[in-house]
Amino acid sequence: MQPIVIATWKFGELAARAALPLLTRGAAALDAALAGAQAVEDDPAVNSVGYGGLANRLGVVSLDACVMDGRTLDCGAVAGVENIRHVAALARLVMEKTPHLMLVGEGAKLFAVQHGFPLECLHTPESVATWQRRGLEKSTTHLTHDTVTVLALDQTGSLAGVCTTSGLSHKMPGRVGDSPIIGAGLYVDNAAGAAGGTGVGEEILRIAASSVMVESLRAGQTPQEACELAARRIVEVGKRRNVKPAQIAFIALDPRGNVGAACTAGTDFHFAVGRGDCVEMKQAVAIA
Ligand code: SD4
Repeated sequence: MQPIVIATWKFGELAARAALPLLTRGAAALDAALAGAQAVEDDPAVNSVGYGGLANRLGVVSLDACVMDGRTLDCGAVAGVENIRHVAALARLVMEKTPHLMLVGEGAKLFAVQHGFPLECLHTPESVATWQRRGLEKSTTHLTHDTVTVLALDQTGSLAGVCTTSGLSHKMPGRVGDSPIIGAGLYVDNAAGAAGGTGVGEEILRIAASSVMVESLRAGQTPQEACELAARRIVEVGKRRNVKPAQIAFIALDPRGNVGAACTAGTDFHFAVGRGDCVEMKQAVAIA
């Protein structure tokens, strides 16, 4: 089976370029997706993920992540983690080394230290300057939201996904979005497909979006139909609640290697698709 990787936003290209050669050499989907996500966590220029991520209102960088393996439905997550850069790898360790699915805050940090993760300052001069500038802007448009979600299909036909983020910049201390929540920011099941979301986490959580998409794949819809279904639901819920639909985007991948993506109108959503020996950027369909 030809492997494939897809990843959210323009920096998804970095993730896809890191994951694709591993998949081509026969790596398992989860190993490849994690390597892709970690490349973005390591990039200080990406100010919404990992090192250089934008801080919350108190000036603290607080990270969320999860991983899921479609073979077994094994999954792990961490939320509200400070001073640990590779939170996606930490989520994987929660999956592999504990009887639990999720660790948060100090407990997650302690678990990381026990497993040799270094404690680091995640600020960069640029991320602090951007955080200060956005804090002075009186609008909510400074609530930038660009999570990396990586979905991979390996040569054996198995699926996995990884999601990692610093969440909304200037978020309330303690706030957790959709990204580390299995079924909201990510869901993967080899028997149906893989899906992930990015954007305003509260709205993704409200509709359990990744679960909705994977169940739609299970029912026989294509990844494109599944993503459009979730995006339409966000728009409908916005109307019901009398609020402007939030900026949200979805990606999905089925076990045959078919890909889909959709976003709400006003979300200029690009995503990376890596297969064979090339990675290309695509723009998602917008749903009004
Ligand atoms: C969150 N969904 O914390 C994340 C942020 C994000 O694209 O995706 N952004 O709500």
